[in-house]
Amino acid sequence: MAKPLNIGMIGYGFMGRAHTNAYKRVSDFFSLEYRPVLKAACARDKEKVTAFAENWGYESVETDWRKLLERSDIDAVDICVPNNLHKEMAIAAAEAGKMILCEKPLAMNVAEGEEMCAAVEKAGVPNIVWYNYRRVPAVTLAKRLIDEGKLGRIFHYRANFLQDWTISADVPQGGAALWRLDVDAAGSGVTGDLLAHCIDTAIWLNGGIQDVNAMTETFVKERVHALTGKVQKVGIDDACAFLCHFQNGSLGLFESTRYARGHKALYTLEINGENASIAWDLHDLHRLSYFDHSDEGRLRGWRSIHVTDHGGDHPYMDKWWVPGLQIGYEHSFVHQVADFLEGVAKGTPVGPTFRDALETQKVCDAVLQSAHSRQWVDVN
Ligand code: SOE
Repeated sequence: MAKPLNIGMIGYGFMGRAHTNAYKRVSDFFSLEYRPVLKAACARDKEKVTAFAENWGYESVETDWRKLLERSDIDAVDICVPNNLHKEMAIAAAEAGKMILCEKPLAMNVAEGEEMCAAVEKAGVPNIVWYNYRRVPAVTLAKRLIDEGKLGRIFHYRANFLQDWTISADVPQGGAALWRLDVDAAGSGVTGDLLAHCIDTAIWLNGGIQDVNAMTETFVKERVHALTGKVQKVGIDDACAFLCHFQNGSLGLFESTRYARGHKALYTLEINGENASIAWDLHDLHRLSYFDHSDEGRLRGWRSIHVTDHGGDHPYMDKWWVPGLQIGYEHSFVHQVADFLEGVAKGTPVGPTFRDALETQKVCDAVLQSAHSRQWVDVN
């Protein structure tokens, strides 16, 4: 019989639902020492958080996150609130001895992230940040192939994250669903929201980033603020592109925007090595494209691997359906919970820890600094 691990969820938006779904499903598919229990949901709006709790099956509600942290029946806290609240909640949760699962990006900036790392490390509490794309089976397979040396020396790493939902100047900034457009709540625009995903995956697959040269643009300069009703300057980056050098000598090229008409959440990556190349695309997330130069010449070409096989060959897939039947976006969160719980059982950290996510934060800060100064900026 698995031991209960009581979850206190702070927030009830898109990510609150994605994470809750993962807590609910994980024990049905993974055999683990711990079983998440939806103990309490917490948010300021009593009516809304109660509706969320009833819908998803949380046993209780809190309207003050400090009260949630005082509760002895909460083992782990999930921070699913705007970025400007991460630091205070995470530090208090660490001091209360709670495990922490924090939504990405880790913090508003490196200084905050450092304080958060210090707090969890001092408290010795398990901690993880929700960079979920690492645990899409095709991306995890890419990691295994790279670690086995199949690509050989890496020359190029390319990633995009393209959306189109803020093109209209009528979209307000601030408030429940649109805090991502409000610099005071988000810290940055696409850099912290979307490129942060690309950077986390890139560091995981290809190692650390040494320096960056970036440009950003804010296409819509003013928007109505949902909280004040006034037209206010927009402080976030709507689009960002940067070049970088990785520590392994390879070159990186990253682009993200919310102004790529027609693209809703097109995260793509491509890695070119001396022996082989890999490409992946979130819109076709269960496939990994692979080109192997050692294939017989007349058969050589890009192959599209349907990452759904069993037998330990394709990461996580033996836990789901029969070979050939694919899974989707939400399963990356289930995998993250499964790995986290396994780490808790073994007493070993599972990445991306706060410390890992701080590396991504350092790159994001360097990118914004470079765009501002129009200079190459060293990371660190
Ligand atoms: C933004 O639209 C967003 O929801 C991000 O905040 C998520 O992290 C990303 O996975 C999808 O896009």
